[in-house]
Amino acid sequence: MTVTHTQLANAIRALSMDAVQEANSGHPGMPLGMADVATVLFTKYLKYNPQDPEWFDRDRFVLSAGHGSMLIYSLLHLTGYARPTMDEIKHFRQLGSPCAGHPENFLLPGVEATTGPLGQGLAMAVGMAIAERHLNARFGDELVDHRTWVIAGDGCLMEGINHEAIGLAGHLQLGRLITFWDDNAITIDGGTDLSTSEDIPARYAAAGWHVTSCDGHDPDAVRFAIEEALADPRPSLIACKTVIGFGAPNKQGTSATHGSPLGEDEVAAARKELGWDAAPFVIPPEIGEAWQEAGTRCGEAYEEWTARLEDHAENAEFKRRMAGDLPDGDAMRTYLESLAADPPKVATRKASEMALTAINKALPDTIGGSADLTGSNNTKTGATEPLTRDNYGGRYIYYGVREFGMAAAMNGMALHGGVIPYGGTFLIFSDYCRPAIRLSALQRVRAIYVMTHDSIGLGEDGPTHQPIEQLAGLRAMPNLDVYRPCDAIETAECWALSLKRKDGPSLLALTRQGLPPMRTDVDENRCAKGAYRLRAAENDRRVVLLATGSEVHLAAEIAEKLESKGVGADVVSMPCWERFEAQDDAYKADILGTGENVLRVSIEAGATFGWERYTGVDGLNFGIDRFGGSAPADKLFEYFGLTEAAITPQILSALKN
Ligand SMILES: Cc1ncc(C[n+]2csc(CCOP(=O)(O)OP(=O)(O)O)c2C)c(N)n1
Ligand SMILES: [Mg+2]
Repeated sequence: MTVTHTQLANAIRALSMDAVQEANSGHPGMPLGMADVATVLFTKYLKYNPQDPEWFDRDRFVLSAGHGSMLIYSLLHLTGYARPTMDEIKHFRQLGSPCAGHPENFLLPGVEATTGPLGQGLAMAVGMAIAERHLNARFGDELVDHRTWVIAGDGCLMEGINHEAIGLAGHLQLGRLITFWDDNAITIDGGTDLSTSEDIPARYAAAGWHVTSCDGHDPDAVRFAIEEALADPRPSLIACKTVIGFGAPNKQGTSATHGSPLGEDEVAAARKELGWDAAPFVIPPEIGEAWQEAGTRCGEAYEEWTARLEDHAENAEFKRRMAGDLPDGDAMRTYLESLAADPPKVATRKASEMALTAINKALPDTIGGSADLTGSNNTKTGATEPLTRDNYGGRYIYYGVREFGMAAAMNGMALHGGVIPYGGTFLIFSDYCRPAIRLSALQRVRAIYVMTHDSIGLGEDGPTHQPIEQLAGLRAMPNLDVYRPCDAIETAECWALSLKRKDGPSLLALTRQGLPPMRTDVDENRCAKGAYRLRAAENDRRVVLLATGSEVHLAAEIAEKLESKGVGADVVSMPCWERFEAQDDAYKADILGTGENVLRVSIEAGATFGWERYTGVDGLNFGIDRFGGSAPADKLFEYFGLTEAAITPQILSALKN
């Protein structure tokens, strides 16, 4: 008996509705509605090998509508990936199962990206498509020749990030990006006519996309649309007209199927409607075999590619890049020694550019960029030509004024592998990319954020542009290393640490204003410990000054004044809380003077929120707990009391009490 398309698609439907029913939680509507499209994609077009989910030249598939996670879990299981097992599917949404509520890239090979925050999957796919073209330009068709496929829902297309992402994709003509829109006209609240009257195909067309549509339940129509998309040089949107919850006779076509189990009765009715007799979690053998066979479709292509790689002149370099390892040697050594020999007084944003000049020359993996603040973020260096639709080999992306789109694309590039993305904007606009920074951290990807103009020190642009609570907010995010270096040497050290880190993002908060050099020693990367004693007290230590970035030199001035009055004060530079937290207790106690009768004082030109962690409730916290002001920087530091003259007397008086 030949297995039909419908039987293959119904296997997805059965697994999806059964798993949601068993969990008594989840989203059956989308997998039921998109089962036909996904079946065509995974049996006829997608390039993948379940035996080697990490195959570098595989197509990337991103389920942007992450709530439909059972769709991808079903597909991975049916096509022969080792995981999820049927048992893991039975434990959908339960502790310990890799079949989490939404797909997590770090739980299941074959899940390319963590999705669920609507719109970001598509925006990450744009980054994947950029990385593919870039590496294709570098290594050629023999090694890099794949596509990026996305399933997105109405919600993904409504989100603001969608606009940024498709604008960038259209501009760069990422023709290997194909998005299926699950055009079911339903979201949680009901019909999409409740909230939108937008002509989505027209919007995509206006952004430079190829747009077509099909009946999402007719496999021939889906194939036809895909062929059309493949033939078009532009990125493609395929509007797939579908019925949400397809096959559930009493609920299909309504938002009732979106995010709740269908219920025992409706599941039974759907089985009847679909002609699916098998018990829950049972796939009839001939259908299971047909799916497994579909999973072997690219076996030959895989073998050929593997052979090509083994014979390739650049085999070792290609493998290094795919593994995400840095080249041998210390790219920064000569540069660091030049800083030690002649310490410059520069803004740390400038110091970042100087470090990047050394990095980009030695490390071909970097792809830099900025959200239209290239000259302010100092992110472009001589070694990096623009990456454009005519030159994908370039290594600098003009992201335009699209902070969120940039950050999401960086995630996609990092997930794709083979490249190390960094991108810049003002620190204040980290808020505009925060949901993507969060996904960098959650997905454990190496994305490096270059965030300049990091305090009132930016001056005249005023409170809208002056970060206050941003550092505290970013430090609160798990798995994000936030750096605030105090001079050119620290900036270079923080860059080195960010590049070395393979399992998570880093963010560099950098000044607009010039800063004096604080260090001349470069033998050891002192920022690696997160905080270190920059100057030790000369008199008996009674004060420990904790500062970051532009306030470290202020702390040093204060220490000098205190010492002149016989009060010993340590100056601790604390560029990275997260790294400091990772040190052992003895180191932390030594730096903080724990258990000793010392006054701990924090100084940072931002919210004091959180510094009590290190100063204790009886310490002093100097910062800014209100919005900034519009004036030259030195006037603002004075106005907000962040000067030696304002702070030293307060410390002395606290010591008396
Ligand atoms: C950024 C974001 N906002 C809100 C949600 C909550 N949410 C999950 S699915 C959904 C509706 C999505 O509608 P659609 O994409 O059409 O999915 P369908 O109902 O067709 O499956 C919403 C609002 C989310 N996951 N992400
Ligand atoms: Mg919908």
